[in-house]
Amino acid sequence: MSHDPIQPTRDDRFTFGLWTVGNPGRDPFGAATRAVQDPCRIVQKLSECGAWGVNLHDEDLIPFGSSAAKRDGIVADFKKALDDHGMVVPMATTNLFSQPIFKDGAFTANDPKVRAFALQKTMTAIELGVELGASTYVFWGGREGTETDACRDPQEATRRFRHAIDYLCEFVKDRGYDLRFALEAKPNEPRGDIYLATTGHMLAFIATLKNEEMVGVNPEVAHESMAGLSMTHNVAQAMEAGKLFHIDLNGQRIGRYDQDLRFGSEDLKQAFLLVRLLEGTAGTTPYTGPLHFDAHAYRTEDDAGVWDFARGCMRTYKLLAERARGFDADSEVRDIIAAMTDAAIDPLLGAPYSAASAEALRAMPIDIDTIAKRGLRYERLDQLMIENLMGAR
Ligand code: DIG
Ligand code: MN
Ligand code: MN
Repeated sequence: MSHDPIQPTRDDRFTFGLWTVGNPGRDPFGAATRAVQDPCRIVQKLSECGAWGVNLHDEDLIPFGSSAAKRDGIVADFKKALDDHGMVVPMATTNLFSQPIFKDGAFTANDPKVRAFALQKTMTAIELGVELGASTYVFWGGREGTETDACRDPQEATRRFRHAIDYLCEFVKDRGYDLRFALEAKPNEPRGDIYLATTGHMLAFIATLKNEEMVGVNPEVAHESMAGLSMTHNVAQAMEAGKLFHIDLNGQRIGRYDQDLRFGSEDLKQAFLLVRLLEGTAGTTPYTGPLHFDAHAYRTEDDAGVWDFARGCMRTYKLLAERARGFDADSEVRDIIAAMTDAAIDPLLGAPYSAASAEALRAMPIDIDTIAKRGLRYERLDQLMIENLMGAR
């Protein structure tokens, strides 16, 4: 069989959650259109598609309320499936949003018994994730929010969330686990407003934690887009801060509910720019963590369509990475984006403040009229990107 350069391999570090390809097609307005899949079959099918790993919420694998014996049997079967199909579990997380007890939130709920149960459930789920080999633990606070903000002081909500993350960091340290936390933001849905709505909010929040070095972010394309923000800018800020611990890739059309569409299926230009950033093809430091597709197939799809969806996510990422390499190797592109330098000014801008440098900087002659008139050739640059994406370069 001829070599397909777009065929995913384990080296690509592609992962899917059990809940993504296992999504049965249920939505708020309709019943499931697909059978619920066994987690072990999902492992096999993802392996056949070329994925590297599979992620999970506790309840994706262990039904809520399972006995210890049932839990151990399920885990044993799942571990065998992972071994049989050469798959790993890079990330785990807790479902703190499905059970009715979390209807007012989990870590931020007004009832201390709910907050205590959320901690209990998360510690148990962390043990499961560690047992399966996870090195990243995601917190998506799907129910940490409000419909009516009269229900609690939002400052208190922040304090409760901080207590939970600080407490669980200490739990991980006490157990000696090699585990980092990644906080995932979303502006709304299922709550009217969700606290810590964007990756930027999460980065500011992380700076207030006791063990902030253990905690990073897990930005999701759909969630940042729902907030009307640039996923690429927000991921870049996290990368520059050394806080991009994980990433959720999918597709989203602006102004809509959280669609979690196949990666690259909507805003192809922004998907290209995100892949270019992650792959570092412009000469920047690449992201080397898991590439997780937190997405699901259209409700219209049967089982075969689900695996078309999974292959599509991975193929589009690889095709965009190949396009990004070509774009940044294009001499015309490189010429336009070549770093502007100035032998006299660069040393002043590259050094910390001093009275002497301030004096020199303020004495520097700058021809503002000539600079203001100069064209930057960004129209040509963006057209080169479009033509590259359309296969015309
Ligand atoms: C939703 O975007 C959330 C949940 O699916 C999960 O907790 C997290 C991990 O990817 N993303
Ligand atoms: Mn989502
Ligand atoms: Mn997500």
